[in-house]
Amino acid sequence: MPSYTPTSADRFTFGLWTVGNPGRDPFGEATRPALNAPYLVRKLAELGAYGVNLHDNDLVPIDASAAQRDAIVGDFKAALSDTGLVVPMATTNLFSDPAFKDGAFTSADARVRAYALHKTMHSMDLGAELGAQTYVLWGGREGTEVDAGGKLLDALAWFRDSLNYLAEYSEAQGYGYRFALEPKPNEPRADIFLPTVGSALGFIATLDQPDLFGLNPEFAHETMAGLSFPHAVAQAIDAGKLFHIDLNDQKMGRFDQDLRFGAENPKAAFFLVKLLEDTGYAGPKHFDAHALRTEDEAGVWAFARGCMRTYLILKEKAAQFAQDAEIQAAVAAYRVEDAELSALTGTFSPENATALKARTFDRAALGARGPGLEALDQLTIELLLGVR
Ligand code: GLT
Ligand code: MN
Ligand code: MN
Repeated sequence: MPSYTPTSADRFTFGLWTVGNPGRDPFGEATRPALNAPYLVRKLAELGAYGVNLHDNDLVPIDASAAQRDAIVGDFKAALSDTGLVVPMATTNLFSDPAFKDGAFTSADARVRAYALHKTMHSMDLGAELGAQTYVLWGGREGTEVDAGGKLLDALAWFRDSLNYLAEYSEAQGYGYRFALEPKPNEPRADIFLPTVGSALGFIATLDQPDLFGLNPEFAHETMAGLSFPHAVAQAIDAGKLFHIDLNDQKMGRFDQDLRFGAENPKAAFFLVKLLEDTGYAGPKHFDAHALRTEDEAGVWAFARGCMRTYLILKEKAAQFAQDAEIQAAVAAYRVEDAELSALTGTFSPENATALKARTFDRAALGARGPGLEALDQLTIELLLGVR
């Protein structure tokens, strides 16, 4: 029986804000005491995690003095070097402070936009000091409840200007960050700008240095939009833009739940893991989720262990899927190849187009073919349920 115990080679990471989540929600206070960053680092290392990610203010309070900042960062670095945990990703909190209540980079107030850039550059300095290579930008407050202010096009232009500025800052400082945009359709704003992976991909193409920008898609966020996470991730991979990934789970049509990975949609989680493993995704696998509000500290570590364990179990299932002769025969039978037609459709030429137009097709036969998906899907379910 495999132990499904992670090691740093699995590259599992957690945000300080995930395992450090004290269980506060819009209707109720914290249900668990806050745990300090060095303690979280030591616990994550014990569990076999590879790294830890942070917002500036997860570690350093927004009103800390320079001396306080240095002491806090020093203790944190000591915990990292004691445990070998790394900080592969950093980000900025541009959503908690009231200054950002109507947006950060997309605020209608030029002073707020300037403060957002100021805060992000300081946070990028901190991330670089800790060795982060990926810089996540989640625009939680970048959106609106009402559109009467008329800023929809301006907001996109302001967002673009800010991202261009930050990319130049990163290069000028020699940080070499790769920026990962994290889309979300709503919450905390009614409508967040760049709400899905597809929207972010379209926007990246309009930036001055598009190669520096990619995606940090999150399972829960695409699910909240009623979309398939494996499909979104496939599109990011196809575009060469899967820079980072936020794994968790979510019931469709609910508030942002950030459930334990695989807790709600294990079949979608399976196809996601299979996609990541089949395509050789080598970046960190970040669990952006938290323990249920009902839990105490033991529940937090059960949650963290569970995220990693489920990933490893699904990875093993993906390997079984690839080795299962009956499944692979069904997968192979699903596809129909036709060399003669492919020769005509592979490359356009006036001759190929003329020849293709002249062909006749047996539509009835095409429509009558059964692709075997019911049987294949049942085999998949049986494999996931452990009876194969
Ligand atoms: C926040 C959000 C996440 C983002 C984080 C990065 S913070 O918890 O819900 O999805 O990834 O800013
Ligand atoms: Mn989320
Ligand atoms: Mn996230």
